[in-house]
Amino acid sequence: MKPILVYGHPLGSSMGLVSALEWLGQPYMLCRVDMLSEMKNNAYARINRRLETPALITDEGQLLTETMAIALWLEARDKERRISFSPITYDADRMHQIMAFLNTGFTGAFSPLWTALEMESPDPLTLEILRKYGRESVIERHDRLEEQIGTTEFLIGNKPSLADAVFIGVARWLDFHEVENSSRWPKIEKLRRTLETTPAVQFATAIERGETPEGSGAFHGHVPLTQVIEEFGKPID
Ligand SMILES: N[C@@H](CCC(=O)N[C@@H](CS)C(=O)NCC(=O)O)C(=O)O
Repeated sequence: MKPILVYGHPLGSSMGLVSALEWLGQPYMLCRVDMLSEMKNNAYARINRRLETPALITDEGQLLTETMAIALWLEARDKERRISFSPITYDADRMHQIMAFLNTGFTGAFSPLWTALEMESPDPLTLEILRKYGRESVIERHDRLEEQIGTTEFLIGNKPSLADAVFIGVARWLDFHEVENSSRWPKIEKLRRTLETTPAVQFATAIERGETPEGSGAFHGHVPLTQVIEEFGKPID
């Protein structure tokens, strides 16, 4: 079977993995999840007990969660090294280093801002603290990412890799939460604009908007969430 990426909208980090699948060019399917409604229930817990996207149903029908695990699953199957680098090279090591930085501190810095946004009846002081802490954390992590970007077109070298995929899924949160003007970090800004012009990222953002764009040909359609849960979900004790 074709692997199925379960992606979240709106603004899910999984948009980056959809871009990676397009760059990779191997057949895949998608399953769309509304994170504000469809993900918050026991049915979705059969896919991921932590009620998060992304998730992957592998070509063997196994369930895999966590962005890093899914990215490494893709890397292992990227024999032509379209979105990764030969193992035991410094480029491969650096790609892992930057992916880990992006998936931990960089992504996590936005958590207080998401928490503030999603609180149902927040008291003003808690909101203020969350927003201040979140904003400072996001700015600091952007400073640290800016330092790590060299002179190459993409994060590692001159082709988009899994590191760029992990980055682009999260990069737009800066604007969404109105943290700071992106021009404060010229290298990050340039990278983001470069990635946004790639057909893969344009495809992934159009998919996220609910459109039916022309892709690379690797995308083989959506599978309804109910079907994915029924066929591949794990029983909940
Ligand atoms: N450690 C997980 C985190 C995944 C995560 O936080 N996903 C977000 C969407 S980007 C989510 O599902 N959040 C729960 C929510 O929005 O309620 C990973 O890297 O895959």
